[in-house]
Order: sequence, then structure tokens, then C-alpha cells
Amino acid sequence: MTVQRRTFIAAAALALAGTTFPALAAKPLVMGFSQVGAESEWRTANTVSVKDAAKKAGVNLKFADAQQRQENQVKAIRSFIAQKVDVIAFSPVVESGWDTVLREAKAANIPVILTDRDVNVADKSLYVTLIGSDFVEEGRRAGRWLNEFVKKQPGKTFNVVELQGTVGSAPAIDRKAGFDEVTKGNAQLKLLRTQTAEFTRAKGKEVMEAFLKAHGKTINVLFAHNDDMAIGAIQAIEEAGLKPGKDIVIVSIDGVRGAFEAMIQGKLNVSVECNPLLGPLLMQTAKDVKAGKQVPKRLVVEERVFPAEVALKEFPNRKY
Ligand code: GYE
Repeated sequence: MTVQRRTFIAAAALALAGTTFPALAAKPLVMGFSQVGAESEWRTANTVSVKDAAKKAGVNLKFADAQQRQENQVKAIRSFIAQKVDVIAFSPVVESGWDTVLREAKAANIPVILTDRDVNVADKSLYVTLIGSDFVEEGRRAGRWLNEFVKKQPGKTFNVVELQGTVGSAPAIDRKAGFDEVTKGNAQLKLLRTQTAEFTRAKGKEVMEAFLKAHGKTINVLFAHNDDMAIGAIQAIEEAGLKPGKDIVIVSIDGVRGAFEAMIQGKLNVSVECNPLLGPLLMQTAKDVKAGKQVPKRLVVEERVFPAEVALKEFPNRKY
């Protein structure tokens, strides 16, 4: 084939693409995504959801794992700015300390979408929207379940220990606030200890061991800010010769598969759902933002409460 003929065919193909198949010619949206880490089952499901949704939506995803460190997230965001991505999305490990880097993104004209966790910035124009759960409401739901539970044993006082999530993170702050709000007037509940276990199983076990050493059988209730810490604590409780779910009532949050398994075995009493499947809504929102559409400042996902009694029936329907 001559050079001229080849050029002609290429030009004709391009013209065809431009007219008949515009999708082939369109440039894919490039998204830089900074993930918190891989600290929990929830986080793993969230990562899978984001990656799968990007593939399905034809979004070119640049994924960075921050290993639970804010400085890694700041670095990743700066590198996304340098690469001139179309949209930056991230799940901020903690709430504060984002003003400078978000101002840099704004100066570069790159829209920022928050997923899962909120930031604490004075200038709300530094991000377009936050897609995720209402963590205060999740904390309230955990507290309300506990209020109902203790009501069935009037006159009895319940000593509570609490495992908090990552210090300074939106879910740790908000879940505690929601739980405290609905339980503070309950004279049957007494908070013995509260400490962070960083949303991980290993830390959940370690901190629960310390709680048990200090307070032993006097602990009646554990409130864990996520299922993974509760699952770690269950091991500690069993190793101490006690029955999780019976000797110590356990309330946690997320509704991941591991929690359902623990509930089916009678070791966990309730898990408040937190939906990690944010990928499809994130991709749609990114496309809308890029197309110049107005999007709501807050997009909240629907969630439920799963007490142990329904765990077996609900298990086959669970997606994470
Ligand atoms: O509950 C926990 C994870 O930010 C909602 O982070 C998320 C929380 C989730 O590590 O398991």
C-alpha cells in the first residue's frame, strides 16, 4: 500500500469516527483518586467498587493508596495536579489540614469530589460535593439499639467500653457524637473506657485486651466504631474465657460480611450498615461535574440496621 493511500484510509477512518462514532473519538475522563488505605473490610469493598465503576464508566483512574497517612494523600493530590487530571476524588483520612492543598487544586481549576469522609475547611468552595454516609446518624442508630436492649432489663446498670476509629477522622468523630447524643440521658449506661483502635482488627484486639485486663468481667457492653475492631475484640474476649455477644453485648458499624458471620455465630449483637459501594455514584458525579452540571453539595446513601436475629436471612443478599 502506498503512503498516500494509507494516509487516505486513516483520514477517512478519523472522519468516520468524528461523525458516526463520536464515543470512539471522545477523550476518557481522567480521575485521580486518593484512598485512605486498606485498614478494613469496608475499605477493601470501597476500593473494589471505585475501580470497577471506573472501568464500567470508561474513566481513566489513577489510584493511590495513602496507607492511612495524611502526608501521602497530600503528595498524591499534588501529583494529580501536576498531571493535570480532569477530576480529583479522595477519601480524607482525617478532617483537618486540607486548606492549602485544596487551594492548590482550585487554583489549577481541577474540581475536587470528596468520597466517604468529610473535611473541615472554612471555604466550602474548595470541594464540589461530598458523597457518603451520615456518620452521626449511624452513631445514633447504634445508640438507639443499645437503649432498646437495656430497657428490657430495667434496674440493671451496663458498663460500656468504646473502641473509636482513627483519631480525627470524620467517622470516628461523628459516630461518637451520634452515639453520645442518644445515650447520654440513659442512667442504665455507664461509659468505663474509650480509646482508639484505628479501625483495624489487630488494634481492636489489642485495646480490648487492655480493657479486659483493667476491668475484666465488669464490662457489659462494647461499642465499636467499625466491624473490624469488633471482630478483633471478639477474639480478645474469647481468649479471656468470656462469651462475646452474651457476657459482653457488642454493637458495631459497617455491616460487612465478617460482621454477618459473627452475628450468625451469636458473637455480635448488631451491626449498623455503612454502604461502601460509592463507585458508580462517584463516576456519574465526576462526569456531571465535568459536563458543567450543577450537583448537590451533599449526596447521602441509604442504610439499614441489622440485628443478629436477621443476619442468617440477610446474609445471601449482602454485596460486601
Ligand atoms: O466505617 C471503616 C473504615 O470511612 C466509613 O472507614 C469509613 C470507615 C469505615 O475503615 O471500616
